[in-house]
Amino acid sequence: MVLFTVSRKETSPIQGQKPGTSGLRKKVTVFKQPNYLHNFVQATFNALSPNKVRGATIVVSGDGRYFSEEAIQIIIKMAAANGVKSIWVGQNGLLSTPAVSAVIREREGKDATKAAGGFILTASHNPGGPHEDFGIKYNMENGGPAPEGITDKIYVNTTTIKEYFIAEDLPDVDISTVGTTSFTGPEGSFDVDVFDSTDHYVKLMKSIFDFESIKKLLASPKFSFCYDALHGVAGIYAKRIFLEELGADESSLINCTPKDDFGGGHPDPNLTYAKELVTRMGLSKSSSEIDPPEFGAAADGDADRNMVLGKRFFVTPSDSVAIIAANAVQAIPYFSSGLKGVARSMPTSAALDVVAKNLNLKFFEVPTGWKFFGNLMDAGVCSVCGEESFGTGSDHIREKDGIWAVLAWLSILAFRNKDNLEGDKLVSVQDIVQEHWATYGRHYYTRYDYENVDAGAAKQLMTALVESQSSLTDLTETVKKIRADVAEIAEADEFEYKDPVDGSISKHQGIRFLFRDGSRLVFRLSGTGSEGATIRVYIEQYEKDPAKTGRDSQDALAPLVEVALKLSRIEELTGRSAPTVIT
Ligand code: VG1
Ligand code: CO
Repeated sequence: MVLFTVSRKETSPIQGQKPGTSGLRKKVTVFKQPNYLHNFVQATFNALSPNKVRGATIVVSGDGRYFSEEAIQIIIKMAAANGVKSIWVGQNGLLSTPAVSAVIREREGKDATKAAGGFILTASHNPGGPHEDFGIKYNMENGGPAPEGITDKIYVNTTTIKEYFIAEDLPDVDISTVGTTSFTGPEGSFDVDVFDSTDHYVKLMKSIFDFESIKKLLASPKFSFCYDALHGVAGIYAKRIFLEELGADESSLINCTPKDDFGGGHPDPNLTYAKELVTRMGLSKSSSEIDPPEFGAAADGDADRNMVLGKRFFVTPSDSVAIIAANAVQAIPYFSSGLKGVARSMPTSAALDVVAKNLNLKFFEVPTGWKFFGNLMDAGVCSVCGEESFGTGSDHIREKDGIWAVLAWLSILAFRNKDNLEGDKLVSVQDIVQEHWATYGRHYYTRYDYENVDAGAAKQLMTALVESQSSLTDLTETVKKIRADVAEIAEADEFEYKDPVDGSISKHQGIRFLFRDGSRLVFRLSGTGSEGATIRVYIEQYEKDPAKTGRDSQDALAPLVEVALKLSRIEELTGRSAPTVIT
């Protein structure tokens, strides 16, 4: 058995290590600075209660982006030096974000040990490579992202750090082969356990969904589908689940080999960045001639996001979660005894609210970021939740789950078509969405992103918007002058959230303008970017009249968009005449 020693290293604080919406995300060049990763990892260990570190089991893995391997070896050595007993690593360092959550919750090691938490190495939908982003975040023993109380502590620790501990003489561990390597240190044995990246997750999915009925749908000659992993980690799960378990054809999968730079692309599943899928699904100009598949989907780098498409049809993520919630009990065995409640993030459209009201379900509106759903799920009051940013999930884990969302949609399609597989035409994604609108009304929705704008200008814009809320009368006047045909403003504020479970309060979670007809404008600064600022503008309008739910959403929202852009003086303040991304 290899012996190792522990070194204490002096260090000093490095600025800017405040975790954002989902962990610390910076350029690889920043992470490669001496002590940068070390400081953050030690600050995290110091923020956790000692028994969650000393003698504990911790997971480390991620989406396989550039710098992951190096980071994993550093974290292993630091964990050993901090008294961690055992480190679990997905083979090749790969685990999707939802798989990490599942492994923390489900996996049992030697003597039935469970993990106390885990480091997820990802910058999610941000590009990867030597000049792009790397990221790290810590998830707790419930499998969910560390709550603000912990991330605040981590940050404070990074501002005062003086030392870290590392087992410098511990050799690098081969993480490409499954198996356990044991070492001995001052506090006894230390194990590195490399395991299959997909087993636990696949087992969990099989316990939630009826794979047999999905298999039948996929086998129907009338059904065809296309899944795009955008070269992220979703590819390894897609191969196992869609090909091996569900019998789909290999040609159904595109970009399903993980690459450390995501093939140079932006691993963000939306209409702008998932170009190849969008073309295949008949949603780009160049694809007007083809016959697209019935169903299409994509994931982001760490596979917690999903985009769902039908033949020439885009499903907004806000509609997607509402439709999953409305159909879950019938179509998904895991929910057959009913939903405990549903939740959405504040900027997500109110489509889910209408379903909750109709089905008499508990409903919660939380700030942006998955960490806020965890408490609700742990308290047993939330089964299905989602965000407008292509995030959908349930209480099977404590992260959003890209593959789960696809299986949920396939389940709904399978259920709706179970007696129709021999029929002339399958019930399509578009049919399901349009029926939903007919029943519940439609929430027209769009989000404008202005990426990498000057941080000072973004701050100025937000401050001015908050100031504009001080007088509702003046605000109403200003809006009327911009567009006389939009409804009157009923309320304007900054969203503040009091967690119903632990009573903690989160302030400044987005600037809201609420109109009398249910329309909403929301402005937020992104907390996941790594340079400059990203302004997000969320625009929503409710239409109850079934005769009017079939409009083009950009047309329907044009008046509100005009109000949003003029009210915020976005062009004047940022110099941007158009957003970088529209979803
Ligand atoms: C964005 C999304 C938010 C999501 C977060 C993490 O945050 O808006 O809804 O939870 O990314 O998703 P922000 O602060 O940039 O708006 V992921 O897939 O990047 O972990
Ligand atoms: Co992600």
